[in-house]
Amino acid sequence: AVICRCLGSNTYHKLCIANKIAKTRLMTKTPSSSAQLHIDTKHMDSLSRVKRVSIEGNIAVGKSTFARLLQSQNQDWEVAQEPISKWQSVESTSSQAVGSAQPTVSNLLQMMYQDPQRWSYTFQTFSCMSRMRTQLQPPPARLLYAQGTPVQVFERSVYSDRYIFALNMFELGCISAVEWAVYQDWHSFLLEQFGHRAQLEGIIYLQAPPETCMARLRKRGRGEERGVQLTYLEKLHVQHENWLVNKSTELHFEHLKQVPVLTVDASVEFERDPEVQERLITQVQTFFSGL
Ligand code: DCM
Ligand code: MG
Repeated sequence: AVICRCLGSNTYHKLCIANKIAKTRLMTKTPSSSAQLHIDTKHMDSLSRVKRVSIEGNIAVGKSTFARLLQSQNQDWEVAQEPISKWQSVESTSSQAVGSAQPTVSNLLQMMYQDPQRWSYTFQTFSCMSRMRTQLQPPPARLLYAQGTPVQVFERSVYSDRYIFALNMFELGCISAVEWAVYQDWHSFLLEQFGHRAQLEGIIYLQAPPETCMARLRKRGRGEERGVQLTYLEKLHVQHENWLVNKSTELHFEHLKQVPVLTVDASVEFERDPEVQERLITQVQTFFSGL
């Protein structure tokens, strides 16, 4: 505060923001000298240049493939994958074995697909928490010093967790009315508290017919998803369309209503077609530079 009083109000304002961002996004120490202040205001400028974008789309539409493609194209883009392996191995200890026995490892993704009524709420809680952690990660230092438009790209987001999957499970009756009320309560609360750090500047929507996703799901052959039916993918498709195209999903975060959406036709096979890839990359590049 002593240092601040010696500074102009604009610099003081910058310091306040720099402090807030540094504390929340970088976890660095509070500046104790004007040299530190200089570094932190510079950091703040670099940080605010980093755009955050999520890739959304139906199960098996090709998000991971698309994310890998983006990662390979531009050094200024950093992809954070969906933390699915965490959902496949949750460690726990039974109440009798506390402090002694080996922890049990459970596949919560499998449990959710095998008994959705019992496990959907638990799964959605856990997946959203692990996503929150990912989304709150500060960008790698490389991005702070990028020349072009640095972008942190996330595979899905805390928003699709709620407005696609949890909502869908509620509508299917796999999440009860009470569970849905509890979910929405903590989701809104957490995002109100940490929201500014989890906000997105853009969304890329990979759009494809549910039948195409079904074919890709079968081809990928993830064990837990063996029982997934076309009707489930159709339902998820409608949820995506309602949120990102028709804009009819009721959202509870003001900024989310304004986030620009790039809809990409993902029905074409882009995995091994360099021409299609080039077209997609150009589309994305233009989208990013407009954010
Ligand atoms: N999943 C889910 N609920 C979430 C997030 C993900 O049920 N909130 C499931 C759907 C898929 C898997 O996790 O089975 C993610 O795979 P993919 O990224 O290919 O959609
Ligand atoms: Mg994936």
